[in-house]
This record gives sequence, C-alpha cells and structure tokens, in this order.
Amino acid sequence: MTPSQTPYPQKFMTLERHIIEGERHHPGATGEFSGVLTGLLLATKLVWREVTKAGLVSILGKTDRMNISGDIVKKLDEFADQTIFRCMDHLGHLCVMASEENEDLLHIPADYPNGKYVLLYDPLDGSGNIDANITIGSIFSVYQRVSSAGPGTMHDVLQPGHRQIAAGYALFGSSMMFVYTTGHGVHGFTLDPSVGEFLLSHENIRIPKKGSIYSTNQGNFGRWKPEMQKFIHYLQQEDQATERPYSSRYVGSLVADVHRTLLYGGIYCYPGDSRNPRGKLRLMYENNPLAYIVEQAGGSATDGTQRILDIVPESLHERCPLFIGSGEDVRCVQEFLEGKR
Ligand code: FDP
Repeated sequence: MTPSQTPYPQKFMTLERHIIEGERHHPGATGEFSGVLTGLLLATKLVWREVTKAGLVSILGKTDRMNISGDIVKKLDEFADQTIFRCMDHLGHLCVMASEENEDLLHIPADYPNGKYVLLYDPLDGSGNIDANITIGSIFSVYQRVSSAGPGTMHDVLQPGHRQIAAGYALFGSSMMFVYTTGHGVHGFTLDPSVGEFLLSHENIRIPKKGSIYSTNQGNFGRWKPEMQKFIHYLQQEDQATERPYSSRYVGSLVADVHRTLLYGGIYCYPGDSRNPRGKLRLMYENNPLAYIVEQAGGSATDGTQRILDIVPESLHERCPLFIGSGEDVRCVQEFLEGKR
C-alpha cells in the first residue's frame, strides 16, 4: 500500500498548519498575525489543562473579589486571565490588550516591544458553570491598531466590530475545540489529547439558514418588553410549516449556546429587560467576536436596532442586547421587536 492509499486522511490539517497556510494567502505577511493566533492557541491549551483539573485541586472556588461588571470572580477566571496575558505580552505582536476581567487597558510591559495588533478577550466565559462541570470557554477578538506607534491607546481598542481581523473561541466541553475566523470562513479544530494537536474537525462551518431551537434565559420573561414576550410565544406555537414549536436549549454559557446555534441553527437571545435595559453581555469581549464568527458562517447578529458589528463602542465594558443565529430567525425576531408582527 502506498502512502496515498492508506486509510488515513490525505492531509492532516492541524491548527498550526491551517494558520500557516492562511498566511500564505497574504503575500508580504510578516508572520506576526500568525504569531498572535499561535500565542492564543498555547494560552487556551494551558487554560484547558487547568479546567480539566478544576474538580481535583483547590484552584476551584471563589475569591472575594468582584470584577468590574459586578460578577464574583472565581479563581479559574483569574488563572485564565493572567495566563492569556502572559502568553501574549512578550511576543512583540500586540500594542495593547483588554480583558473582561480588568477595568483598564492592559499595556505591554516596558521590557517588551509593541506590535501592530490589539487583543480583546473574555478569559473564561460562562464562569457561573465552572462548579457544575458544564461547558465554558475563552473568547478572543483581534484588531489592527489605528495609532501609528508606541503603546496602544483606548482609540486602538474602541473600534467597531466590523474592523476585527480575527475572532474565535476555545470551548472547554466534552472535548476541547478551537473555532476561529480570519474573515475567510469559520473553521473548527478538536484537540487530540494523545498528541496534543488540534485537528480540523469542522471545515468551513455554515450555519443553517433557519433553525428550530431558541436559547434564552426565560426566567427573565416578566421583565422583557411585550414585543420580546410575543416573539417567544410565537416560537412556542404549533405550526408545521415553520417547524414550530421550537425547542428550548439554554446552557447559560454564552460561548456554548452560540456554538450549538452555529452548528444546529436557530437563535440565541439576550435582550435588555426592565432591570438591565442594555442586557448583560459585553459588546467588546462577547458580542463582537461571536457576531463576526456567526456572520462569517452565513448567519447574523443584531442588538435589535442595528447590526452588532456596526455599533461604535463608547467604552471598554459596555453591554448591549444580543440576538444571534440563523439569518431567517434573526430577521424574524427583528420584525417582532420593531412591532411589525
Ligand atoms: P457568566 O455570568 O456565568 O460568566 O456573560 C457571562 C455569562 O455567563 C454568559 O456566558 C452567559 O450566557 C450569561 O452570562 C448567563 O447569564 P444569565 O445567568 O443571566 O442567564
């Protein structure tokens, strides 16, 4: 049997190979952008290693700090936050970072050079689920700097989501996955722990045009506007032609709920409500990267009034409502929210 006749795949597409092959599509690329992605790969692998030990060691548990959004910060969040920063601070590719866990910009230490990219990250999304051994993940978003040189500024960070040049997430579930886009489709890799490599398992993910699953924290129903309540009632009604009633699924880890939506289709909603008119989710660390990924996969994302990626951010930790998923389902919720149905 010749090598080309073996039962193995013709190409072993590891994540690192995919990143390098992507770089070849950009003549003149310096390798710095690839360096950002491989840095993130190492960082998220280190976080995954710690996540898998979470039930075994004393790292699990709460510290008595709150993050700037008022959530209780658990130890694993801190570990993930610091690990990502330390894996990325010295590479010379970034000029500034910002993390959901830190109030201010994270500057590159003076000992290291500043580069041309900006990294925003949510180190551990869905942290309320850590203690229950339920899927959580890390989300990242990369921009090109707009300032010319030196340390990055707030101006470099506060860019609308459509200017992202890469976004992705690491998913810590029954296996670890790394899903990313650089604007040329969305690709998913699954870690083979026996060799420590990510192998291409989901090539060019396309979200179904319409789904039959909705995902939202329905405990907030009484606080929603009537338009949102009406939309959920609509999804619950019986109608074969439109595959209703939809099924309801809610993990409570945004990254996991959006990952399922990406693969199976349907809609994820975190609307504003009477207590939190701007909802709960953060534009820069959660909504923008996930909107970029879902749009790249053929879906859409809106805050109810405009495309998420067109929102011009005003502050680092601002929140906004999120409706994301299959194009037809997002169009449908939009019509309800605008009172057209
Ligand atoms: P968590 O607070 O556990 O970190 O934005 C964070 C987030 O989780 C999302 O991952 C999740 O979808 C959402 O909050 C859950 O919020 P609710 O408890 O209000 O449903």
